[in-house]
Amino acid sequence: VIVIGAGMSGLGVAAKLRAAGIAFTIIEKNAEVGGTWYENTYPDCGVDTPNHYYSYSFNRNPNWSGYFSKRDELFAYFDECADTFELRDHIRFSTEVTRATYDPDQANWQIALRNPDGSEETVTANAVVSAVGQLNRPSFPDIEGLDTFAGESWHSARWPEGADVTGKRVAIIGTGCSCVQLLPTTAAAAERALVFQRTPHWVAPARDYYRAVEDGQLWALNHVPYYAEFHRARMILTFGDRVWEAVVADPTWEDPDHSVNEVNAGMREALIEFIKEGLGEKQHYVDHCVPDFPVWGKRLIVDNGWYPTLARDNVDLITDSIVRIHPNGVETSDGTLHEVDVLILATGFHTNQFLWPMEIVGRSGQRLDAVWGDAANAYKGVSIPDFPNLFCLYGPNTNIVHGGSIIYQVECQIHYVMQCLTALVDKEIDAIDVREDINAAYNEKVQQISRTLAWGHPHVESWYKNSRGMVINNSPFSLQQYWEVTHDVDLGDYHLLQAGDNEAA
Ligand code: N01
Repeated sequence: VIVIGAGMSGLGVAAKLRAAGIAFTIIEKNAEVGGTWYENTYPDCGVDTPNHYYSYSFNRNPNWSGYFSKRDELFAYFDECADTFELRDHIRFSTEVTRATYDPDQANWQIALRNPDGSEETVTANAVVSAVGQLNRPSFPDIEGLDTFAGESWHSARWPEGADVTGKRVAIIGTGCSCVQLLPTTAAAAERALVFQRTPHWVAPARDYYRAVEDGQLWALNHVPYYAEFHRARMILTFGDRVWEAVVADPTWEDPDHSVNEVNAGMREALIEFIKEGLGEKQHYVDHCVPDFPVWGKRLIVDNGWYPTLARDNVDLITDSIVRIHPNGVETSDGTLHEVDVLILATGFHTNQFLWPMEIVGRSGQRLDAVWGDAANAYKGVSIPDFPNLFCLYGPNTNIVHGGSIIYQVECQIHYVMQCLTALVDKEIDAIDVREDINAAYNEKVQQISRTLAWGHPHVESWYKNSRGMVINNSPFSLQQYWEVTHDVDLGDYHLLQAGDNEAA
């Protein structure tokens, strides 16, 4: 098996492949493991899921220093996992997969690699597991003059080592999770911080966000039998499906423009109060900070002092749209040129182009990007018709919005993929190719459910949707439902193929 990516998903499946005695190699474009936790180093970067849940179920860490740990500790955890599961020797670092082609005659994949020295090579595998994530390729905004900016400029996911904004005038474009996390530290150091917001997000308080795990808790997690399991289960229940009812639209709800049901509306009111409290003297920002989409239309951002930071004297929230970038600043639609020394692009990632920029060619010779267009879809988020033995982790419609840990989702997929791979060996099948009709019916249901959830609401414009408003990144299932969806493989859903056999067996 070739696994593409040594981030959270890739390391997780590799640990299971190793345990199963299945030969594998991980191809990793970076020089280190960790994926997103290796690449993102911006100030205060951290997890928005309780840490005792944001860790593999099969390698729990009782020693997290905080309830929501920061980037260095998360990176160290995944780095250590590579050693714990003896994966490092299986990883080819600084190597990129450029193309993968299914060969029906051999029932295997030919995978083209770009090596660290730039040379190209082709390797062969029976199966490919894509573990490239959804938030991996930074998206740079298409703003006129961006490349003319004369000061320092970088994307939040490419934070330069040693970057220092002390005493500088800083512009930050984008107000998603990354901006919310990096702003307080940045604003505290900068002379002035200008936050350019296109759309406000919902931001929710979390009592434990900066709380260190107490000594007693640490002791209990390490020594009291079953306490770690109990604590993890508690996190799963409180940070997961407990809020599911708040995201499902009530067709009889009286205010469908702003909320999807009564619980959802109550949350909206509570968060508006939170905004007002946090903005202090700057109450004139309130209207700019209240989203027009329902709560959970986008994943709630965990608060780290966002509104009090906007209320600082040296911070301005700018909501006029950006017209162009000049060498010395940002011009907005009201004609103002905001002069700055540093430009930070917290503008997110290419999220709708799954597996991009790799060129993936399937059984009939078609390219995956052509098959998908802007509507990526996969059976259970994992299998794609015409692409036998290609398995996606964190693929289309598997992201979670309402709560929960993406590691949980990926472990569901790993469980499913391992069953597929085991079936290939046990039943002496060379390849499995999910049936087109099965995939189409599944995805019709995915779309139908998505339209009834908060993130399918027409007011939501997000990285979860494609240009036609279809939700293609998020799971339409509660955590419990997705566990059930991925629990058992039914080989009847697949064409069973042998080498040289280009027809369904
Ligand atoms: O990116 P985003 P992110 N002109 O896409 C704006 C995860 N994450 O890096 O909302 C002006 O959310 C864009 O505006 P709009 C998490 O899943 C997790 O912050 O499209 N603005 C938006 O405000 C998250 O969802 C953590 O109107 C432009 C921002 O840029 C995902 O990563 C921490 C623009 C992009 O926000 C992505 O978060 C960080 C333009 N041309 C990230 N183009 C945790 O805590 C874009 N924008 C685990």
